[in-house]
Amino acid sequence: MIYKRSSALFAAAEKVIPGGVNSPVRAFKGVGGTPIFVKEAKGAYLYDEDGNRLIDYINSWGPMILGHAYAPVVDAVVEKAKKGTSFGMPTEIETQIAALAVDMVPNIDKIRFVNSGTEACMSAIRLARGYTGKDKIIKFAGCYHGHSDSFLIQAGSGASTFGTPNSPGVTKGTAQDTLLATYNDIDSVKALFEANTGEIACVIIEPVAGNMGCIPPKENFLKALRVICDAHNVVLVFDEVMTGFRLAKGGAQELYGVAADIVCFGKVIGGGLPVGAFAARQEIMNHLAPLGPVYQAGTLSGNPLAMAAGLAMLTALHTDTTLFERLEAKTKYLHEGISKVLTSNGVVHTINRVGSMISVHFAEGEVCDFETSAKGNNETFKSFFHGLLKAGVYIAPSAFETWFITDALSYEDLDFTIRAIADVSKNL
Ligand code: KE4
Repeated sequence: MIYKRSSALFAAAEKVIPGGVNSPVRAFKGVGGTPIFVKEAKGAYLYDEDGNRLIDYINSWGPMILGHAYAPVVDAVVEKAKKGTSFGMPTEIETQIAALAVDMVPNIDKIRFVNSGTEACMSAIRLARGYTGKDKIIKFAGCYHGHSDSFLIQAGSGASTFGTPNSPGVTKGTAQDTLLATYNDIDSVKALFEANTGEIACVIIEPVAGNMGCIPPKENFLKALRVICDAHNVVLVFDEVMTGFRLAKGGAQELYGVAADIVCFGKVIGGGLPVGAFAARQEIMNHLAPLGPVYQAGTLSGNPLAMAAGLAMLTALHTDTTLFERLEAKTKYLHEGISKVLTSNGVVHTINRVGSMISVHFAEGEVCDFETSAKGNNETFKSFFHGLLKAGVYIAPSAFETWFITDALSYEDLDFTIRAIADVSKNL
């Protein structure tokens, strides 16, 4: 593999963009080396600026569930662009995608579109605070809900990758209203409720964590959160930016049968264009301006191109009756193949998987929260990452991320990947 052009492009980017990237996790700081510049992508494959083909297991961090340059999405965006790109006025397509999302996702009556997952989660906690009249939120160490100030407290994803889970710039005043619990530990939540009685507006959680690697909720953990929130009139927010429309049509709420009060979306809902959203029952959503007092707004919210991409994507997911089974089967096949070759090469590891989210941890024993995820051997992960990259397989450049499986992957691609891992793991 040569990366000459990517290296030159990165040097040029560093001159005019901080760190040469527009989002830190792309900079390879977690694994070392020079980030790969992609020229184009189609289906399961990326084509980088040096002409290398890479099997993609990031898929833009989740959106490309049907593969890159999925024709119905591309065609919808091209056609829509010919009629104008933004108006700042209501358009019919916003109602069409909103109605489809409400039909697909349980426990929501209304949805508000924004431009990113961060914006969705930031707006969701403001709505929870406005609806309840209370200030404090509970988040979980290692969960990532975007880069809004209230969330950069023991945040996962890039914040953990760079060892800055508590970012400078977040004021003490803000931080004091964010309480930290331990993922999969309901007693840590109960302790916070007891110590902050009557002050907690919401609990926000990734129902399947994807920013500490993939960490499934333990049996009845989500149900226990529902019970304690009901007992204290606290809003339960599911951050389904990763899991929404990926784990099932109705996301994690459908998969686990636990109802959230507010649900946040991103990634898949936009089909690769900038879309976030948050949704709830109308008694909550009607607190939002212009109906209610909780202010939230955006110049490009509901942008027609983004709505066209999202509507084409959700329509495909809604009509494909075997998609989620196919994704589950492919991810299970990959899981079993990786486990077999790592075990036969004596590599200590744990693999976590839910649906089409999977992660490999070079740690012994259960990886069930931030602490156990952080125990993974990062030197081993770095060798694993770069070995696979050289073999033409592109996984997340951080151990604190999950892989996202696309339906565009063939079983030949999966076998190629498993063989590459077999080769790489001989030298781990
Ligand atoms: P964005 O603002 O990046 O669209 O979404 C923030 C967000 C919110 N909630 C969850 C569960 C998320 O995973 C994310 C963003 N995910 C990261 C990947 N772990 C995006 C990649 C990046 O930061 O560049």
